[in-house]
Amino acid sequence: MFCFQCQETAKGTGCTIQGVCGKKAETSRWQDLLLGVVRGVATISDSLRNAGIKSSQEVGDYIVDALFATITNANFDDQAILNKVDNGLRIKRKLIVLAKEHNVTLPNYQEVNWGGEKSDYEAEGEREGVLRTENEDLRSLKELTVLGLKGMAAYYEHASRLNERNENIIAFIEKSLAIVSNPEADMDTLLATVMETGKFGVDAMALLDKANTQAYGNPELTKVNIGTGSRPGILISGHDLKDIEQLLEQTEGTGVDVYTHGEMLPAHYYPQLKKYKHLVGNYGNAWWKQKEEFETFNGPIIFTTNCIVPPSPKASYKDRVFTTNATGFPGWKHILADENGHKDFSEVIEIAKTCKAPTAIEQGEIIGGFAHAQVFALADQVVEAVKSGAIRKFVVMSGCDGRMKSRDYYTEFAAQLPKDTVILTSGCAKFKYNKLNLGDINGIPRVLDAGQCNDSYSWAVVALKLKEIFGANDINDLPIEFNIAWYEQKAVIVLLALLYLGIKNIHIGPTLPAFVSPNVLNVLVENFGLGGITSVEEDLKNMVG
Ligand code: FS2
Ligand code: SF4
Repeated sequence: MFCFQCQETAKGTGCTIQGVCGKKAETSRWQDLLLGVVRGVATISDSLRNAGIKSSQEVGDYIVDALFATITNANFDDQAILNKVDNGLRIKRKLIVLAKEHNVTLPNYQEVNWGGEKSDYEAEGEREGVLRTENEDLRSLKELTVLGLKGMAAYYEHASRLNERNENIIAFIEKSLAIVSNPEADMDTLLATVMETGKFGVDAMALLDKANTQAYGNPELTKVNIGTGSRPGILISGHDLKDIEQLLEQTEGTGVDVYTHGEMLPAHYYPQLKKYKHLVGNYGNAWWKQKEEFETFNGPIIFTTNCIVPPSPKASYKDRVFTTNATGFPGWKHILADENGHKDFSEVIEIAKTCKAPTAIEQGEIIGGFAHAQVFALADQVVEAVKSGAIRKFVVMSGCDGRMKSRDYYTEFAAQLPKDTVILTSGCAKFKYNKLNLGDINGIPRVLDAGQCNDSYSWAVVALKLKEIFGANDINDLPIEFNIAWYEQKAVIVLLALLYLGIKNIHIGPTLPAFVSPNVLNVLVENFGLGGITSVEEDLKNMVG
């Protein structure tokens, strides 16, 4: 196996024996096979599109779901991945028939030509790994694109579950996967594709923002309980708001409470979700602490997306975990939606009724809900605080959390930021500092949480608004610094989106991505001032003086 897609990759270069995340070599091979099939389907669909033949919604939905399933910590279930391979081959054959009927000549790429014989799955999986591209710079640009597309696919899937789709995004995903499949693709083409991926990343985040706010209202300032109630609970993790909505509807009046976990915390900020009285609070912290925190939750757990940590064999909770959407884990039950998008959570609810109430591990409240509409509602206050000098700088610290000790940097950085600075956050990175009680500036909390990682989009919208209010010529003239923590591929699409919007001098850490080659890094440094992190003291000096 060779996988270098996340920040925790072995030795900072690539996992080759088993993933640090727990992914087995065999699973990695099936994921490589799946990605090869996805590139084949996308390339054929792109050729059909170029000939004026639009493909069906099934094709776009398939590509999006399969890309999402290969994101870090999403799906560890070999059989589920192989089922997606089989389904992709079925779709591919249909598209080939269509191409023949319309005399469309297809590109002569391995991904297109491969016949899909079951006896050849293993060998094709080996052939389709990331190392198939020998030149490290071409490989780097191809992977930067594909990993960005995985993040984009995740956001697109959530939007599509709320009936928001965008054919231009799907057409771009297909086109860029066709470019990545081309063994002759050159540096310029690939670099342009990386940049365009950022553009469509903005579009995908905007689509999801529209889908979420239309369905559930604009996030608003909310205090979220981090303690527990006395009734049994269900813990719901991941990013899919449609799932928590259905769970809240189905648990109402059953005597079972609902708690959010990790990236589901921002569900509390939406008027149409927070109205449920039995949405009691948020339990625990970021994804990587789940092995301890699930032990004390005592009730069933639902994963709507990544990040799953494989449980230890002795884990008390391992028989009451459920997955849905693109996620999967061997032995865990997978909940499917019916043709109307409805999911039946009754089995989870029945298990919950037999469980003890969660054991409290924390007490108190955290505050959030500062997505763009709530920030705009406070705009006068914020602008006044900037003009008076009460707020000297904003520091965007969005992104992901992770296991590495080096991430303590973010807790220290947040704690040591001067009192006239405000942290703008989103994603699970916030768990590194959202319980530090950093106070407020004239009533404006010093940690403003917009929501999930996709809500980084809110900070781009806010920055553009501030540019307008202050009459700045350039977004980079605003008193905003970007110190982003990354872990998996949704952070990649967020980064590419920020670069596309013209934001310069972004710092990413705790380490730079293994999939960015030295030459590609040089391009990013020269054109965008992209940089890593150093020490808390040094970075504080450079970023906030
Ligand atoms: Fe955190 Fe994991 Fe949001 Fe990432 S829960 S690292 O999926 O996407 O952030
Ligand atoms: Fe390694 Fe990360 Fe890939 Fe898992 S997702 S195998 S930890 S690089």
